[in-house]
Amino acid sequence: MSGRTLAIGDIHGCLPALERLLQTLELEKDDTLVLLGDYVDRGPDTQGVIDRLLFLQEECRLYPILGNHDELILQIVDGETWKEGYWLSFGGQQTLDSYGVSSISDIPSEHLKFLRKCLNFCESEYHFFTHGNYIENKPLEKTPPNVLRWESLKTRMPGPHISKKVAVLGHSAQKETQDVLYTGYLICLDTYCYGNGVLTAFDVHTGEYWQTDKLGKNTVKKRLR
Ligand SMILES: [Mn+2]
Repeated sequence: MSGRTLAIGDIHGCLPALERLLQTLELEKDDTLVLLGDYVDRGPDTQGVIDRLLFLQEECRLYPILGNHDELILQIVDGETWKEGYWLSFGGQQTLDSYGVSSISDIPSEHLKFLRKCLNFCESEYHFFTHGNYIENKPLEKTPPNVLRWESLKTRMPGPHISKKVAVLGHSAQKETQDVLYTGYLICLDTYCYGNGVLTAFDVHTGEYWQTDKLGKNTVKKRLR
């Protein structure tokens, strides 16, 4: 397959940062872009982010992964209404505000449809991608969804995966360094954008990555070493 393979960490409603990274990357049709999940909640513009992602599907090969926040919205609209109070205090209120609605049932169906199509995980030749975590001796398709979406690296730091592929993960916000976590077999790209960190886009083949702040003002390019 030709083209680059890139991954972007947790966006959480930070539209200016996403726009700026997409301008920097200049994606083409044969580029593959994996989104690591958590498009919604916490940051100010979930609506704008999902609108942008719907267009992005036309611009490159897009593989969006389902994050725990994205999953929570689907669970509530599908009937697990007892989770709504938790969601509202977990960044959900910002999501409702971005749509200018007071009820989760007023989120447009096109946006829910996008979330429903998101993946549990995906893989490329030398890498695999999940939102949260993995189990080192379990194939990804046999890994419980709560591990893939909810488990933090702060709870459990796994060893290298049996597939020998490098793990590319989001979810575990690197609040202190606000930089990519790299252990040799595991890369975490959640660089805490919504909380004054940065949003990261990573090229899995070259090790280059780009980071921009929440307002999309300052962008830096670095390389994994
Ligand atoms: Mn998450």
